[in-house]
Amino acid sequence: MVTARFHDDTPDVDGLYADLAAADLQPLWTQPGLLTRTPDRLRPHIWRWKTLRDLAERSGDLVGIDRGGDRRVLSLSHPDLGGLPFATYTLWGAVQFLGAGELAPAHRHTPAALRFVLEGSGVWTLVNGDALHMAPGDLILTPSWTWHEHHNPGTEPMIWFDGLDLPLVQSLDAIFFEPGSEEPTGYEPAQASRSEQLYSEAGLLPAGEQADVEDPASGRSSRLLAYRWPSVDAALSRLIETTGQPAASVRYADPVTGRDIMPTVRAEMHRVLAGHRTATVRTAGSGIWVVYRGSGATVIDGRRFRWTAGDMFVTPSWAAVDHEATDDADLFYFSDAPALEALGLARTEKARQRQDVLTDDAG
Ligand code: 1HN
Repeated sequence: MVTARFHDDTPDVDGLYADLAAADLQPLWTQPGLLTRTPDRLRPHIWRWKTLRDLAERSGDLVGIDRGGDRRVLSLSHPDLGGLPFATYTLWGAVQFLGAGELAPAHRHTPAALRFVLEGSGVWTLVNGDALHMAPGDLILTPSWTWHEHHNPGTEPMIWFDGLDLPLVQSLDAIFFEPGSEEPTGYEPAQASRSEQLYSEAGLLPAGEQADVEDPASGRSSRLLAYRWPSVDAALSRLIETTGQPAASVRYADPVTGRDIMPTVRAEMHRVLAGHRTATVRTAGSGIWVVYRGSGATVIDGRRFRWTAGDMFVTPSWAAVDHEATDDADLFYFSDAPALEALGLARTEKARQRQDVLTDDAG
């Protein structure tokens, strides 16, 4: 791309480069690497549960929750991203620790968030006032611009995975944030949230409900805000039983539209039975995997990453990915796929044969 013609260091050309720089202009011919043949800006990376859990617990002992910090959250900071607190160019991943008796106060922001519960139970997340209890394996949504706060009235700490589209929203320069009232919101613990009472009966929806015309985000995200582990587990078991296959995946869907849970993010649960290795797939757009149950390994662009419950890893855009289970395994997955689809950028490719394993990142 850079040709000798442009590297002639006559005073005229030197002068041109100096004037271009002074005018805040850059010639394209000095920018090799801008157009890569395929996406290649990020390597895969894994964070281990033992490290995450220990450091979350220590943070719980040493660092309180107050208005300044708001949340006790440890973000997955990808070493390829120069110190940014981001897991990929578009996705935020983190562990959040909420100790017994603690409250993470109300706020809202344009980045959309999901919580996937890893350990403990008894926390209530209020989403626009609707109280959602949280237990291991549950997926809880806080869509863009919804008020949310977390209460732990119990005696046990709780740890969950936070997934957000924050880096994407930041790169679109569309971050808005508003703190809530200083007063904690009262709530009535109920067996099922309003959202689940209305929207969790498969195939049946309240007739004639309208989107809120005042709210630009209304109707764009799922109105069902909690997806319970027993339902997901049962759906995966039925799929495996019905298809006779050694692996199955479910997508968490908006029950009204069938689309993804939120406009920018997709969430799925993948089950791989012991001894099976899945086909190798590449997808444009990045994702974060959270091992919920079992053990095994994922091969990403020829590197094998072994994992057990609680480990979290990133699959970069267009990386070749397949999973093999040692014990029956359930992998939670969250990606930016709907954003790429909405923009006409989505691509996926199933490899004709499985990729070779070149290195083993045992850990
Ligand atoms: C946030 O609001 C939460 O509400 C968690 O639990 C993680 C990361 C970045 C920005 C906002 C929460 C977050 C976050």
